[in-house]
Amino acid sequence: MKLIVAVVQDKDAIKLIEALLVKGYRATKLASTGGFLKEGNTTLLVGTDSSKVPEVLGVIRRTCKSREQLVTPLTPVGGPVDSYVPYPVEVVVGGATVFVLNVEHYEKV
Ligand code: 2BA
Repeated sequence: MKLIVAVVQDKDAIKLIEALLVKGYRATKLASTGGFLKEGNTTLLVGTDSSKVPEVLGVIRRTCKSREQLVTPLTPVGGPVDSYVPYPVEVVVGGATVFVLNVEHYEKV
């Protein structure tokens, strides 16, 4: 058995959960915050049989879109604050960031 941990954008989360449920997968939705942007995102936990992992990854690929987002970098630590002009820069936020973990033991009590 595997545990798929997928960090996705909030905009894609509901659609992704619905697409997984329709195919018979179970999912847990956690509210999370990206360390870099400090903005809300969604982490989904999907426990499933190892043979089903490719199908789950396919659903994630089809559902989650990459988007460009503007970020204003923080003032450099120790740097000259008066001459620092914080220009917004664009970053591309996935898709999804996916980790597939081995599950040592699973049981429902
Ligand atoms: P954030 O940490 O808020 O990152 C949002 C986006 O900012 C990233 O998109 C990436 O394009 C950019 N970014 C992040 N760190 C950067 C850095 N040090 N320098 C320049 N740009 C940077 P994604 O890579 O698609 O990541 C989306 C979210 O997935 C992340 O939100 C984070 O919550 C999660 N994530 C990504 N990689 C991870 C990892 N290795 N471990 C745990 N969580 C991860």
